[in-house]
Amino acid sequence: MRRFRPIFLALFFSALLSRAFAQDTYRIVHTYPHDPESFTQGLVFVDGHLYESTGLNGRSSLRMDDLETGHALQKLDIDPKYFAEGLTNWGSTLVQLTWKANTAFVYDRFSFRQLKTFHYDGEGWGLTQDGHSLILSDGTATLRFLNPETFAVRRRITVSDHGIPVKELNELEYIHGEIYANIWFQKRIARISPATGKVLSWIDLSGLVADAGVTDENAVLNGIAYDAQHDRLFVTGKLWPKLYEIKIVKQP
Ligand code: DDQ
Ligand code: CA
Repeated sequence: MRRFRPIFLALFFSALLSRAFAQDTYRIVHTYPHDPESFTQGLVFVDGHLYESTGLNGRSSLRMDDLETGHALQKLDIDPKYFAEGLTNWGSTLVQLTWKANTAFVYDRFSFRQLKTFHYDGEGWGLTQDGHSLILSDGTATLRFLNPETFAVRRRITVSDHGIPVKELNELEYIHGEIYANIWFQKRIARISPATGKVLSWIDLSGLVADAGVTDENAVLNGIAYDAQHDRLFVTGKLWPKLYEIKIVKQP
């Protein structure tokens, strides 16, 4: 039997390992101001406008942010009994979750007039949509696909990385057939296959977290929005003074 030289074996396994643990990185395209009072729970970019859902009881809001100044161009304060969470657009509406009240609010996107409410089981964390279903995270490793007209559950996926469930999925964004997700208290974003729930890669944003220069322990990376018209990806964090447009740099 032919013997393999140890050096080749070592090279082979290190190549295998570096693929298995490959992390994508990023490049900053532009840095914008972000309201450091915004406890960002949801971020979405629609038709040239950036919308944000902010949390905490008594500080929850729905707002349209001015990208250049970070100021709210339009703002709706939410009843202090609610802790607002994920946000997405559907048709001419915006849909906003609440953390533990099992309630979602549907607003007219232009006037912020509340049109209706939906109820769902479990907690509400992140929300996005794929053009067919709303996609909801609830703090577990499961994502639910919901009928946007009724909030009925169409299907579920469990998000996993090499067979290990990825819990505490937070803010979401559907981009070119993939789900991008913040993970609570992690400095990286997962790219997830909506078909299988498998993590396709991780984007390491620890450098951005450092650049944001936040000290509050709750000021975690959270908030992903995609401008499909101009292929711009925006990310920020809770109580961050900055919002970044980034490009993903894929591992070869
Ligand atoms: N969740 O968005 C991950 C679902 C919940 C975040 C809860 C953070 C509570 C922070 C309380 C801080 C008080 C200043
Ligand atoms: Ca989002």
